[in-house]
Amino acid sequence: MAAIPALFTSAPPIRDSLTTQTSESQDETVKVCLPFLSGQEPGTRNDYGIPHLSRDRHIKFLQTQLGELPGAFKAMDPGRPWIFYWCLAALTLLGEDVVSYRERLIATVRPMQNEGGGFAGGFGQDSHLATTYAIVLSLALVGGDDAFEVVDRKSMWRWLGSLKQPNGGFQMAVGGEEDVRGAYCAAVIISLLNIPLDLPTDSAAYSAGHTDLLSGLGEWISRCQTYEGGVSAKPGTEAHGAYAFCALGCLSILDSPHRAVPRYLDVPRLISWISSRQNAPEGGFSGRTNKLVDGCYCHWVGGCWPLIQASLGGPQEGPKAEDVNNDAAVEEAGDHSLFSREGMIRYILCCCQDTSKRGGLRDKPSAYSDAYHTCYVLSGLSSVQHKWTLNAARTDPSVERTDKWSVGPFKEGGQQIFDEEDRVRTTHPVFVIPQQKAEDMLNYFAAKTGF
Ligand code: FPP
Ligand code: K
Ligand code: ZN
Repeated sequence: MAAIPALFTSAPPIRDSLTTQTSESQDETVKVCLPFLSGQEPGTRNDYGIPHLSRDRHIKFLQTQLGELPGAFKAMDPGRPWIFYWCLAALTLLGEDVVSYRERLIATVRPMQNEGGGFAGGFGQDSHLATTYAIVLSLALVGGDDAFEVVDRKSMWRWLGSLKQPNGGFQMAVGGEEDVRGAYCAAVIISLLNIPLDLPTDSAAYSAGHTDLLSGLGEWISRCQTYEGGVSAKPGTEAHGAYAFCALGCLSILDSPHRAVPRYLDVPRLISWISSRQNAPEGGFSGRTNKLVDGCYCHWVGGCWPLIQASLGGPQEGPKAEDVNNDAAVEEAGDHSLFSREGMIRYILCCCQDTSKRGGLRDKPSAYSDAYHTCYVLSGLSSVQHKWTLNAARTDPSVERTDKWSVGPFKEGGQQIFDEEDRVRTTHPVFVIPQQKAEDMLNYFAAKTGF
């Protein structure tokens, strides 16, 4: 077995001598993670001292999460649409076919749609952008015309118009908070469903001079970049990794990332802040300055890297899907990563897996697994195991909402520290569902003119 690099098995060499509550929880986190990183916990490891992906246990965990809720697939709890997305997306990443959930999902989400547009978390509740986003992605994951046809695009358009604010941003619900999640969720919904951009004339944003659902959105996001270089929920608050991803994802829908991201964000300062999110020895990412690593940030922060790299490099030739097992093509990918892929892989496979019978993935070894962390840790694993390349930028940004991306495997310096059996499926860097599923939905609605 190759030695595990000391970076991942020992406390940081430089320490601040001031003890605070923050430094104590950080020390405690390192203490909890080290036995998992250095191979002192029981279980089989590969040649690099890394545990295998407990794929079958994670699949069982997700099936239980989908199935065991009281009255499975019956609408009550406002957070349930998230469970659908997290579980269906995670099962897909693990290689499971989720088409069999199509009928159940359709029957469950239909009553969640409001006549006034959008989806609520349950029958009789108000529509919310987060639940609508989760449901649209879940429908894309199960796929098929019947699933796509559940969405009433005309009322969705009206509702989105009522969420659009005079300052360019989006409220999460009518009268609700305006934040960068709203910007990302709205942009994903608008693009996947090919929602016409003309603002309804009764929209407050229309009265303020906007004519277009997406106009002024980039400028609004720009105001969310903070003095630290990261992105906050709304102007004037603390930068957080989840919002950095939402900002980059939203901008990558407004226009190709190499154009939209530098147009609205100070990229060097953003890179400096995102880079500071990765910790050693843990290898994972924190969500904000002076806070702890957490597996879900393998997506919210780790998932920023492909978008940053596309922003920096612009359109390039990249590995093709069919090259997954072609080493020659892989070597060409080179390693121009701006972060430690090895650290991220070690944190995920060593620290984030519940390898007991329970299965599932988690924030850190001291936390229980849940559907949310299972989804986003696996999304992060997929991102770090692959290389996404922006192949061709859209030619007409005023009508096209996406670019051409390709994906291939990634091997650090030609050396791969995880075993091939532990590779998960790919997920689109902007939509966070498989590229084919996103394209199926995009193509279905692209064929519709108007409503
Ligand atoms: C802090 O939690 C977490 C936040 C401030 C951001 C939460 C937002 C998301 C997870 C993303 C939402 C995205 C969409 C698309 C709806 P904490 O204080 O418990 O964690 P921390 O200590 O790690 O910051
Ligand atoms: K957290
Ligand atoms: Zn978390």
